[in-house]
Amino acid sequence: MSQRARLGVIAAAVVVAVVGFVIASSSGDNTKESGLVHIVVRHAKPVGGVREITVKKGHRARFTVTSDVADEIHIHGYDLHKDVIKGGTVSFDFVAKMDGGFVVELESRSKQIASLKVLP
Ligand SMILES: [Cu+2]
Repeated sequence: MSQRARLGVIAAAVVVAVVGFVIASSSGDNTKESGLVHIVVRHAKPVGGVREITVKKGHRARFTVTSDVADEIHIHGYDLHKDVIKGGTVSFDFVAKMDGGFVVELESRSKQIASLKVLP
């Protein structure tokens, strides 16, 4: 095999590996981890309505909130809080250890922006 042919084989193998990895990572069981959900709050309301974040118990729940109003993001049940500034973004990344349905809200407005569903 010539040097050029050898390089061609290596390049083809790399392409196959990369494509395989992309397919494998995009077709994962998305009920286990929530994937990265991005909630956008505009005029103090979630764009597209209350968002559902589904995750299997024991796996990571991950989401970010970008808000055009300053408030505190509160996850009921888990009782996690984070302040968001006007125009700011906050991220949550935690292991969902309790199953059930949990409200995520703009605390000072008592406005629900998401529903966290943790499957048993
Ligand atoms: Cu609350």
